[in-house]
Amino acid sequence: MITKQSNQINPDLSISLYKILYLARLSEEYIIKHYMEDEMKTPMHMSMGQEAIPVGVCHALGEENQIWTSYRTHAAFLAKTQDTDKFFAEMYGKVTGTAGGKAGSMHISDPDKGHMTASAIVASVLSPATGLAFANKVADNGRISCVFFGDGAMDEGTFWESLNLASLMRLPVLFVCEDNGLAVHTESQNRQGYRSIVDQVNGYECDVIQADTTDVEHIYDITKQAMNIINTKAKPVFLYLKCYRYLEHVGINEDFDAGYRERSEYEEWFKRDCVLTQRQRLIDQGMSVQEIESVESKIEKKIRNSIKLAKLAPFPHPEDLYKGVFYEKA
Ligand SMILES: Cc1ncc(C[n+]2csc(CCOP(=O)(O)OP(=O)(O)O)c2C)c(N)n1
Repeated sequence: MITKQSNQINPDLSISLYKILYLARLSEEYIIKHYMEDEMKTPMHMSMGQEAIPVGVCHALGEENQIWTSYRTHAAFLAKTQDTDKFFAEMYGKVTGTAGGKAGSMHISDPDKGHMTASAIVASVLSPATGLAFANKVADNGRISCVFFGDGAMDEGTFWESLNLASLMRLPVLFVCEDNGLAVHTESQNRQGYRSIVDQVNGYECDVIQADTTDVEHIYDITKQAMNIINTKAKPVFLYLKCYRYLEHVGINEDFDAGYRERSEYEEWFKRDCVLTQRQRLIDQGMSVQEIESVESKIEKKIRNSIKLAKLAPFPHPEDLYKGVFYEKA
């Protein structure tokens, strides 16, 4: 199914989505600003360019439903929790971080807020996300287990096993493929023995919704459609969304001189940058630039304060090194 966007105007939704998009983008801009101070010791896989997907999906899912993510997880974490204090504390490896400073960027999550886990092992969250959907189904609690992954995760057997089981058992899973066309530096056509992801997934008892959009409201709309299918038809849904990673695979820099892609490609995508697109929508809806700037400056203040707190917070104690690593009985 290729989707069209609903034409309904909802200024409250537009501003809410803009605030989260801006929070995600500016948080990463602040990471870039501070990273060379070498106080954040974690490797960074930046969401920049791709934020509309986690922000639109998480906002549509609301608080009750659960998410699972890869190591490219900043925007999803912030969309789900909006907790910049815990976010930056985790980046600085401090005890006040969401994992007490032990997760860093690649594993940041907050199960209490429905961000179940994030993993550096490609595709590894797909099977537990499917297992959680089974648990939700047994508990009949109406919750959806949503898993975000890149196109590279589809090169792993566990993706197909999870899709198969979810389809067979009609589990409430929302699969969200963020297809930026690359696994590190390798393009899809040099990795995949098929030419259409959608055709492959269509063979399963799983509805596919696809879009090539950077419009966060479009993504919000199709997530609502997907949730409706999961709830009414009792089957999984696969959202197939095109996107573009602005920065290098890992790190805070551009990499257009690395030889595997051209700056002109980025320039094309940037014309429809998700943050600027949503900002323009607010202006079209009648918000003044001053009003938008005031919203932005409150978000910036919040981020700066979170960084200040993170820098001041203590590191975890050495005697707690092995705590929280393995399952501990309460
Ligand atoms: C099981 C496994 N194999 C290989 C790697 C090395 N690796 C790290 S990221 C990556 C590419 C994944 O690409 P994709 O899933 O499309 O995500 P993206 O980085 O584009 O968001 C690879 C192969 C890994 N971390 N885990």
